[in-house]
Amino acid sequence: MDHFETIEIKTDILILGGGMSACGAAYEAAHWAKQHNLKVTLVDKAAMDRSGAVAMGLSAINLYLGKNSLKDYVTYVKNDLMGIARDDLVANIARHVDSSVHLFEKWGLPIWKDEEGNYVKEGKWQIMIHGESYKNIVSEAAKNALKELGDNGSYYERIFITEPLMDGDRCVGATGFSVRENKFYVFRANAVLTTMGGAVHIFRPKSVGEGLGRSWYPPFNSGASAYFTIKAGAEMTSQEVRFIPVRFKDAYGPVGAWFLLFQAKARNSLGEDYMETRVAELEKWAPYGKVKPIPANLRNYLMMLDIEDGKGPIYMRTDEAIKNLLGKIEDEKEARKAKKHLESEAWEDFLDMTISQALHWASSNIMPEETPSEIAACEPYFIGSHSGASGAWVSGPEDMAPEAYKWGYGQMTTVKGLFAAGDASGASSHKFSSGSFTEGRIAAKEAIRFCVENPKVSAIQQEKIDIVKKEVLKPLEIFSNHKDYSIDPEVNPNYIKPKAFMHRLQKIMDEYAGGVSSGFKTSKAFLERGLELLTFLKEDAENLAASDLNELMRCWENKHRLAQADAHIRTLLFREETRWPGYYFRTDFPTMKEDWKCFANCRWDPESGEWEMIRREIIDLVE
Ligand code: SFD
Ligand code: AMP
Repeated sequence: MDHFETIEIKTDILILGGGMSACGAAYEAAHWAKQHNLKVTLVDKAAMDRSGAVAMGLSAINLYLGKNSLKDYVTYVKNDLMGIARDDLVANIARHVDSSVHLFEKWGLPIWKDEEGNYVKEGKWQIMIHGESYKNIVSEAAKNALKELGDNGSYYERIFITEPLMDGDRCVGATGFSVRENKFYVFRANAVLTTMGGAVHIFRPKSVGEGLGRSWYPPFNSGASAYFTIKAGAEMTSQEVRFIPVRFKDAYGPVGAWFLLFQAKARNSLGEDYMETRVAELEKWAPYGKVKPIPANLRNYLMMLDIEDGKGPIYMRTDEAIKNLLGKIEDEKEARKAKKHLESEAWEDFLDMTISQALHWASSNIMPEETPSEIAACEPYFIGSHSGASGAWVSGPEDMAPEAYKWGYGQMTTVKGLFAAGDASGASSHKFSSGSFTEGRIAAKEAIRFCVENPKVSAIQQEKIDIVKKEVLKPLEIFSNHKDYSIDPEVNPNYIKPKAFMHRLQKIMDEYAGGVSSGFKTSKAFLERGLELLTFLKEDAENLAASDLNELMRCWENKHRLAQADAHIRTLLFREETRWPGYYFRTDFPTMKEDWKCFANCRWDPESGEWEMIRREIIDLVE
């Protein structure tokens, strides 16, 4: 594609993504880069002001330690993940997270305060914010930090990263293309930090047709982190641990504030609280079924059992919760004032982070103080920073990690020079927005150390760049070569358009890998058949076609999704037990097994193209 200019950028540290972790990374990297006269470059596929999961804003910061102990937090996270977590990574983030939250406040993020001036807590670890502009505030600070570096700091927006650039076993950069101009980019770097979020639309979503695109997880994150680390040959962890949140139905509004702050109950159509009526089920999942709070997947599972028994729909009893909260106030005038206040908090919860839910309430005549609202399980997502765990297997902190969990630089993947944070790094769930920002900071500091200690990068041969460029732009060429063969450019035997490709991927995942339509259930036979179908889809991925730059991005999003799907199915197959009912259920291995209390890791070998499945030991730092 001669009409695509090739732009080469040289940098010391390359930050991929512009989300929460990337902003933390840029902020921290700028500080250390100044001391060592190093260059920092950040690349986002979108505009940092509103890119990634926090685009719409958030109504709470879900990780703030405050007066709680580190040990308590690590125990909470591990229990919530049914025993599968890297204590060292979780503790490392948690011990630094509060300072990040204080920075957010300093930069202008309004945090709710009580009459004594303390943060208003949603739950034990969560604090409430007026967070509609959360991402703008954080990205502004990150950009300012880069600007302060002068020529040594830059950020590129609307550039879609496609591939890692490798020099033997070391990652030395990335390639991408502008989604607005005919420009192909080559970023060469001493250290690369991937923070390109998790993935959605790998499974068929519940919102189809006119609602396609409406999902809980932001549609812009499409598996770039997983693809990037897999393609570089990095070991991956917890690829089976998808996350299925329960949300207000159809518009995906958050439930945390209702459950924790407003103390609401979810009840089935008969008025029963499944958390009480199904308590016996929790025994089967001991010891995790007995901890408090009950792990998110088990809470989901009890609800799903009610649905399977025909007891749905399930309603969040917002009406009941508001009545209970007001019932405690005797003075009538005070009660009226409190009601108004509660109502406005309820609406703000949505307006801060899921505006569509407020519209949905308004358009369906829902007044939370009077009307219960339907909640439901979403489709599966890959978000290692929330209650999922998928991501790259990274080296732990020098002072805390057991020997088996560290190999030089903190947050470095098993590939030299390639670091990961946020959704891109695995087995350290519940970092959320504040923890992802913090992990980005930790990773950037280590990446700078790597740059200082490993300054030499050999030049990449031009022929190699030319081959990658041809491959990246291939969908445009395929379309232009074959578009006139059929009357409708969407249907053509010579190629597949990205939307059709995505639907096919979603159908396979939904039906064979435990999606919504199969009630999140799967088995060896289904998974093996799913893998077989993925093989055919992989062949067709070579014939993806794009009519313009936007579709070129869609093609690459789907190539990225495919790698995430592949790793997911293989790891579901590998782990012969059911450990996270409510996220997925292996019908052929319906119970949790002690000998599977381990990490299920995998690695794709760039030389042979073969996958290797690996068990890694869980080393507890706290009991
Ligand atoms: O509770 C490419 N999260 C919440 N965290 C909280 O602290 N409080 C909440 O209230 C939260 N809620 C919530 C949350 C997430 C979501 C999806 C919803 C609601 C609906 C979690 C946090 O948001 C999450 O942990 C962090 O944002 C993770 O940070 P990070 O950096 O790992 O991901 P990102 O912020 O999504 O950024 C990804 C970036 O990558 C870019 N990108 N760039 C270049 N090339 C490519 N190919 C790329 N692909 C992606 C993106 O543009 C973006 O900049 S609650 O309701 O659940
Ligand atoms: P959510 O809105 O579901 O993402 O929840 C926000 C935060 O509250 C996360 O830290 C959740 O783990 C936590 N949370 C949500 N619901 C509950 C619940 N019923 N019990 C305990 N923690 C919850």
